[in-house]
Amino acid sequence: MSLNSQPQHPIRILTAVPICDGHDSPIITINLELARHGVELIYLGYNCPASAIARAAIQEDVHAVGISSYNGGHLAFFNEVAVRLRKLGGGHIPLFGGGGGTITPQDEVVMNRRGVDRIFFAGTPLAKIVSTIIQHYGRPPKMKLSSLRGDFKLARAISGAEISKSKIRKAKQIQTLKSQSLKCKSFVVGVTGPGGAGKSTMIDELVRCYLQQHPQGRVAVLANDPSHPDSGGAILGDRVRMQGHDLDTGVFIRSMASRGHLGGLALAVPEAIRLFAAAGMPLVLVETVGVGQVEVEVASATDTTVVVVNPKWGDSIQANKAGLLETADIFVINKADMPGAGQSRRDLEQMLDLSTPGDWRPPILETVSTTGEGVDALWAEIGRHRAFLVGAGLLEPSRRQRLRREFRLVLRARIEVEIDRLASQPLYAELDEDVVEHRLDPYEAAEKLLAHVGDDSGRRAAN
Ligand code: B12
Ligand SMILES: Nc1nc2c(ncn2[C@@H]2O[C@H](COP(=O)(O)OP(=O)(O)OP(=O)(O)O)[C@@H](O)[C@H]2O)c(=O)[nH]1
Ligand SMILES: [Mg+2]
Repeated sequence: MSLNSQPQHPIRILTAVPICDGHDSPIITINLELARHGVELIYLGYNCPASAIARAAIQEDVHAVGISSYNGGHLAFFNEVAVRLRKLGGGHIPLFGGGGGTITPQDEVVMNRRGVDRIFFAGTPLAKIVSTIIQHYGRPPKMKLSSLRGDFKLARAISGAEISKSKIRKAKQIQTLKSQSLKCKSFVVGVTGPGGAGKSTMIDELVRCYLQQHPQGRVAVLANDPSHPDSGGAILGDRVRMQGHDLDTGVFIRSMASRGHLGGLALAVPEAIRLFAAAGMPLVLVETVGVGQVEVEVASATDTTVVVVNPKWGDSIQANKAGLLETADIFVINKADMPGAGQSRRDLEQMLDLSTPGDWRPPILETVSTTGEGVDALWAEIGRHRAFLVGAGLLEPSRRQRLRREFRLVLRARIEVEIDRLASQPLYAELDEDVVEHRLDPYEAAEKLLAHVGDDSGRRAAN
């Protein structure tokens, strides 16, 4: 499947292993297989409390929740998840699971009565598991949008933003939320850097810093991860590292798959930010996908961009190549507990010395996000950068620029959808054949096809 033919409504499933249970290899295998079949998995990891699973299911607006339980206690644990889901207004979210031979068919009967949909027993072939999940949980659970409240309403609105032509997006309740969002604004901090640099762990610590200053405050996190280029599936695993605030009611975490959009962020990120603003979140932290070195688009989507690197990650030449200078408002050398932080600092300083000085010279900080060391200083620098932007009158112009850029990106995405539509019609197949048979070159074929963008004549011309 090509990028552009990825499903418009990917299935979103949340998976987890219960508290006091470390048997995570079965669920990891199942996650990978589901992702290979186009499912977006929000994986919470092992040792998860029932309350964290239920809250995450609401915030992520998932189609269903799957739990893998081996250490016993499944009767009580699944029940607890079902009860908590109901309490949060998510009683309609189906719950299923497995645990090899430790969950018996008799257990399943009891669990069914307590709201569990189905159990997958030992020996069930992987292909059967995948096809059952896709068949039974492929559609989002039915519910009246008008009945949604609080986090759930916000979560559903973000789902609508992810599907540009969806009914949810156009629903009156969501439009009301969105109309408020145009008036208010949140401060948006982007965190980018190579895969595994420690971005999610650092964001968890930044949330701590914020809540220490604002114990009653609300903060949102948008964690981007890549979609698989062929299947469209994704393993969204950033939440695993953000469990310090799983149960804080002031924290809303949402995982987003890139769904074919390049540049490190999903297309829906700016709209999700507006929705967070409308919901009264003064701070939004955005993590980029982290597949390349640094995702440049984040700089034009956020107010302050933090670029995270690790010791020994590269020298000043690579720093220039990667476009770090254009992207970073603040540099962080995370994993400063590892050797080589000093050299990385010298390389970055050298790069900054050679660049044209502006009014803001990005500071270079060192952090150990796993212990929180240095993250308070980073939080203070983010505050300093914000004050600089406000003082220099730069905040508003850059936000206007951001909207211009979003307009352009949305247009481009819409045109890609249009091209997909044309590609499914006979004219495309004819032109494709002409190119392969050397009757037309790709440019001529593209011209012929583009003449039909926005109308229905691709079909008529060929008929
Ligand atoms: C591998 C294994 C381990 C590995 C785990 C590695 C890992 N990271 O996962 C290690 C060696 C670390 C381990 C440790 C322990 N284990 Co162990 N472990 C097993 C073992 C041998 C296999 C489990 C497995 O991976 N199965 C492979 C999966 C793919 O197949 P399956 O189990 O048949 O599951 C199928 C379906 O149910 C479905 N499925 C499963 N989950 C889900 C979830 C969803 C959402 C879906 C859709 C489907 C689904 O997928 C499979 C497809 O057919 C089982 C014994 C057994 N044969 O089941 C014991 C077993 C689960 N372990 C057990 C125990 C006691 C422990 C320890 C406490 C041992 C100890 N004393 O130290 C520790 C606890 C570790 C911890 N922190 O929790 C007991 C549990 C007993 C109980 N519940 O009463 C078992 C049953 C062994 C036994 N007979 O005593 N274990
Ligand atoms: N030694 C050390 N390990 C760290 C530090 N920060 C994070 N880690 C570990 O690095 C690994 C990756 O951390 P994540 O926070 O998931 O990194 P990430 O950049 O979000 O990763 P992706 O989202 O996959 O790109 C985890 O095992 C963390 O525990 C640190 O300061 N020191
Ligand atoms: Mg991450």
